[in-house]
Amino acid sequence: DNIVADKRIEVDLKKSIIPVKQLEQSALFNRNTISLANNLKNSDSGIIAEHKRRSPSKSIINQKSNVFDVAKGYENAGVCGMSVLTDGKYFGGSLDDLLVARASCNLPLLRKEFIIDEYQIIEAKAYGADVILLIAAILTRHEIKQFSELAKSLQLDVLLEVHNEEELHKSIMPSLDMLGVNNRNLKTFEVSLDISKTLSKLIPNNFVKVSESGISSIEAIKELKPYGYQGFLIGENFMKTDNAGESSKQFIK
Ligand code: IGP
Repeated sequence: DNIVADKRIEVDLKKSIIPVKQLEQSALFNRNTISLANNLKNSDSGIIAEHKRRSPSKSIINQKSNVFDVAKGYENAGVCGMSVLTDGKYFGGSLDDLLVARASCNLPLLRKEFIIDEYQIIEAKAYGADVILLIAAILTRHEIKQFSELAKSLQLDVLLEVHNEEELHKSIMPSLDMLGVNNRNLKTFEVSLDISKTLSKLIPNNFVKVSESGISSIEAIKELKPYGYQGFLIGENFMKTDNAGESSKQFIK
């Protein structure tokens, strides 16, 4: 996989520039985090709103977005949490985006990244994240265990993403907080809410269920709730407008 190879190079370079010890001494690394899973359990809307400039499937979504304003807007709208893409090459994001979002709001922040190394988890906390994403498609069960246990020891929530039954069976373990079902097929980019509906029955009830991608209406959320979903990760639908925060308001009662 190309993106995993890119990340390997990126992480090895970063380790030599900012050593783990230095990340661990930062003020943000030593703060108390906010739990996204708890917010989702106590909310009707369940909206996790994403900051995303572009993507491999859609190319440009929003070129002039200002993360500070978007984060403030999402917070004012009353979303449960915010997801910030930090990958530069494919999504036009950065760790600076995460820092700016942290400076702008008190929402739980998810670092949206292709995590393949423990370093990225320590970095996530040092740049203001409260939650990490782990993608089953690019990790072994052993890595999922190692990474999620590290995250828990740092008071970070863990969202594990799957898009088929094998990935789900491989990943179930107590160190995960939320199970996300990606409605987008990462190879064909095709989106179908049926993926969330089918996999929901196989997710044990002790995990918060999150449906990710391709959600563009309140009807879609109403359709997914009976399947046990409490979280809805929405990016493009908000980011394609010129006021993402304002757009997210319509999804919150
Ligand atoms: C948001 P959408 O279709 O609302 O923009 O999707 C989010 O689910 C999507 O960005 C995403 C993603 C990922 C991006 C889900 N899993 C993994 C990068 C990596």
